[in-house]
Amino acid sequence: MADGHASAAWTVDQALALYELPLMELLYRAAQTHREHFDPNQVQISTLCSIKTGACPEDCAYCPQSARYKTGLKAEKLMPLDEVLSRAGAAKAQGATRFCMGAAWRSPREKDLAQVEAMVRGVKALGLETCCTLGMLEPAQAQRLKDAGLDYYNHNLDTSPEYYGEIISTRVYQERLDTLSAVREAGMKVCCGGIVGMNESSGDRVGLLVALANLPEPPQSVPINQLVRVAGTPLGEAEALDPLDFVRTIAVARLLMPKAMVRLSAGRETMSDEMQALCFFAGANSIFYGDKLLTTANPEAEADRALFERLGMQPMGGTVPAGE
Ligand code: SAM
Ligand code: DTB
Ligand code: SF4
Repeated sequence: MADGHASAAWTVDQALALYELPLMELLYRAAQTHREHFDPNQVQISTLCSIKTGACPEDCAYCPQSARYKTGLKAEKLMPLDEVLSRAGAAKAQGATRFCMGAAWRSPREKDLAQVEAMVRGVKALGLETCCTLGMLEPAQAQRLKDAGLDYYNHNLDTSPEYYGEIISTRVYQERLDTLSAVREAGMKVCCGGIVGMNESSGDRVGLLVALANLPEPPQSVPINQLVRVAGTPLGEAEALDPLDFVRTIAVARLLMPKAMVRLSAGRETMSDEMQALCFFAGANSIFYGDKLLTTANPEAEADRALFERLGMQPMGGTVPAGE
């Protein structure tokens, strides 16, 4: 069935047919679906914090944090609790409603997890929603994070099952699916998406979205990242994606996962206001807010306040303070 119900199994051909619609038709359909489930003028905002940076043993071809590539990134140990909490407090003061802690790990070790649990408790106590992305999790680890108060766990499929082997060799697709099951079974919300602009075909772009939509439950949050091309990584010189193909990807994500929050994630730094406006029209309704993603640049909070003002959009469930 291709009617967009949560339980529908989408085929790549059905999704590709949507992706290839005349753009105006695709945008119209996606915007209509968006309005059936959300206020189209509201955007959820989260702030990212890299709690452990670089020196990652994995070989993800897009990632500046892999120890295998010379990107000039300075590796850092796990951030102390008080620093994480002061950053979370600052994010809240800037208007973020969710704080997402990311670590460059293949999977967390026991002593790391205990420290992350304390961070989750502390961030939660500040009145923020909590999100972590720490690599692969075993079921017992997922349960511990849930018990500490973790609301969301981010773990991306990254690309289609077919293209995945071109991008990562140190873990397989099934391991990603197993982590997502552990997160779901522990009762946390799943944040799962991927990256476009990695020299993949439109079939792979759509293949990623179909894999996401056909999970036992579609993810509550779907980050669509545009590759940030970092010199020194194998994808540092990847071919630039046509901006309208990015917009098409957002629109198809909205049509396949009508009730999910679709996050316009990495890559906004190089997008014009007009392109972001098209992404919001196509159904994107959340962003990362604050001048840094994990290790790369994101638009300044001030620029996003101006963008919201320009588009007549408001942050969901919070207020963005006026600029200085
Ligand atoms: N190490 C953990 C993992 O891989 O699950 C968590 C952190 S990892 C940096 C989180 C996600 O960031 C990746 O799954 C990938 O989708 C995204 N990401 C990393 N580098 C990126 C880049 N250069 N451009 C866009 N997205 C990127
Ligand atoms: C996601 O899908 N995108 C965010 C978040 N989840 C953790 C990370 C983007 C990272 C971009 C590259 C960097 O800043 O290192
Ligand atoms: Fe490590 Fe995550 Fe980067 Fe892959 S994406 S190299 S697992 S930090």
